[in-house]
Amino acid sequence: MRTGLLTLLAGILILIMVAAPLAQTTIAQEPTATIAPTVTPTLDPDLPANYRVEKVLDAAFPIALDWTPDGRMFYTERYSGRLRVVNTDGTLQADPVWTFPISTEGERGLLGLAVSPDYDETGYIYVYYTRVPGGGYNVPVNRIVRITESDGAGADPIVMLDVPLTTDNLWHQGGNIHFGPDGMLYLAIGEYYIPANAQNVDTIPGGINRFEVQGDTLAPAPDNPFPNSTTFAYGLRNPFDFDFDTFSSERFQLIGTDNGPDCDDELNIMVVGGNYGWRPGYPCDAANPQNPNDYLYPVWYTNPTEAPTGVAVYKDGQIPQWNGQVFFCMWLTGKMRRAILDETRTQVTGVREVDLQGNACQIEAEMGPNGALYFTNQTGIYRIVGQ
Ligand SMILES: [Ca+2]
Ligand SMILES: [Ca+2]
Repeated sequence: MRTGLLTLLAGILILIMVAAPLAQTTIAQEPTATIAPTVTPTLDPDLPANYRVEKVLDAAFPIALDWTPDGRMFYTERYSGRLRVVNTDGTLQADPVWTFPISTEGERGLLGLAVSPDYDETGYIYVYYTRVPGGGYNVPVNRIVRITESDGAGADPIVMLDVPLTTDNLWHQGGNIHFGPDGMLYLAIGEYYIPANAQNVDTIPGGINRFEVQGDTLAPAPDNPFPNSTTFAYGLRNPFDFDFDTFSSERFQLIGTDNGPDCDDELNIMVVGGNYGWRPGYPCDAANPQNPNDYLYPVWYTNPTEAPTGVAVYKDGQIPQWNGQVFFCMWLTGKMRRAILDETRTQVTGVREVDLQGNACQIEAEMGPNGALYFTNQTGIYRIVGQ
């Protein structure tokens, strides 16, 4: 009896819900303004029952994550200049591994982080940061520095690359460094607020750069697309992060975010020598580049802008049906997106929102060695697990 009443009430409720939009439609005399859909992230139906988001630890603006082969997690604190390490038992080492002399104005700071592929032999860890004036420069300089780490302590900082600022601007300095499957070191860097830099393959700012480590310095990788240039891909305004897509049997490719001005935040699949269209007088043409022979389409873009940040290609993860998909975060909204690629891995067929169970992903996204997807915001490090 009680069940029957509940069923009846539920039926009436459904009738009201179905009827209400019809009534609204019939009264409207003019096209109604588009109402933003209520975004209620829902779990994918086929996710593991124990899908959950775990907080790993409190952290002060953790902007980049990476792991040593022994499973320790390192991260950079953007505003303190400290490189930190979390031991395999989950405890944060009290002392920083190293503290770098950083400028933190605007978009500067201790930004990028990459553990060397030969870490087991060398102990090398690379960081990318904005140095305060000094050491031969009267303006800040963005630089890549390598330290040697052992038992949680850094030593022997070596300046591998300097990219001096040519103006006193504070913007488009980021952002990250990663070693590729080819052993080369890649740097994503903004155009220093000078759009022409993005179209000049002989300048480091404004693109993805590819270096070969040669002793204590970085040199253009020998098979780069432009002679004597570090440029791998260009036409980027303010790329925050990228990851390597190794799911294609034919090649690997880069997938990265770029921040548009007040239009055209982008996710780009970046190929050798690709030009992604940021330039002086940019006409907001991500949807239809005016010169498609030169400028490559993004695989996804959004207006209004949300400021996409960290990226991770899901691989060997705890949620197998996500393998091969691309996860990226949004600074302005704290949302995490999940981009689904087609079989050729050249197009995005759909972008979904990930249920972060009330947490925000504003900065980094990175696959951990345990098959968990890690992400960060201004106050903590989290991971998505399914086991
Ligand atoms: Ca573009
Ligand atoms: Ca990342």
